[in-house]
Amino acid sequence: MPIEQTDSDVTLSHAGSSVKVLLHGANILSWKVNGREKLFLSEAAILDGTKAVRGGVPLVFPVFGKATSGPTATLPQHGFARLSTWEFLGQTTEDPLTVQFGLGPENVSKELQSAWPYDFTLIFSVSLGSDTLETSLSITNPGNVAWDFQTLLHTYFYIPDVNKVAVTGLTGVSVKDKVTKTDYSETSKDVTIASEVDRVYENVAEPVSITSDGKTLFEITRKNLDDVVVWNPWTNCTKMGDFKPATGYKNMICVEAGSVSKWTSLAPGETYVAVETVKALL
Ligand code: TA6
Repeated sequence: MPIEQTDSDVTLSHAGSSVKVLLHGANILSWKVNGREKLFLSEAAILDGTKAVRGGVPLVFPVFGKATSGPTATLPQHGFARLSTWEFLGQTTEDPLTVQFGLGPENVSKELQSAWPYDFTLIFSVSLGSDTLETSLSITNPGNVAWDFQTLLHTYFYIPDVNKVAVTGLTGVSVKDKVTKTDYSETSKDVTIASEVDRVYENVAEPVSITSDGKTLFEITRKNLDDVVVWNPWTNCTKMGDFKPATGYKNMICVEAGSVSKWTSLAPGETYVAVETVKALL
């Protein structure tokens, strides 16, 4: 069955690959290519809708991180998209196999609606190829006042060994480093992980890749997602109640395509479409 739906999730299957999407947060939980899992999902991830999912591809909208001022200041970290139950809108194409999910104010809790009282329509599309996963987030302002947003796909990639992983394509890019609290230009060809890393790479022109031991695991291309966040909590993962196993940081890296280094303003009637395509090579 190319599309299987339950009360809580939707699974696509095509040419030996599959992708499973939880309606809560429209959070992709699993992406398998030839039966091999490509995403990291914490063993303690809470999937009952009471919390954001620790793993897979959480969706960040309308704010990245925690704003201290402005219209999103009273929203929880990373906004409400990943905290709300989306509607399954059905299949749009057969090849690639594509489905869509929708979110509007009516799908968001009253508390979160009142925290950000704007009219919006989000359409999340998931396209499964034999070795590719393309996701797009269409953001529309159907209301009569402009609003600003940030958005990001908070993807947790599964990796065999954090000590062998590298992210390429970031050389020369401006970095806001949230661990060292410094700004600098990336000088490394290969960004590696040897401790906690939490960096916003701004205006990344090139496609980025994730390698292990020099071999490319993933190639990532983006449209309207100019920034790339690289995050690995290292042993700080043990401070998160929903991050298991304690050694899980050794098998994950978040490489997050986003538009987060600035605010994008959406006028009434405007639509912004962000697209990420990931190709799995190994
Ligand atoms: O994308 C990196 C980041 O902003 C980190 O600072 C860390 O907070 C991570 O997201 C996870 O955030 P969460 O709210 O899901 O625990």
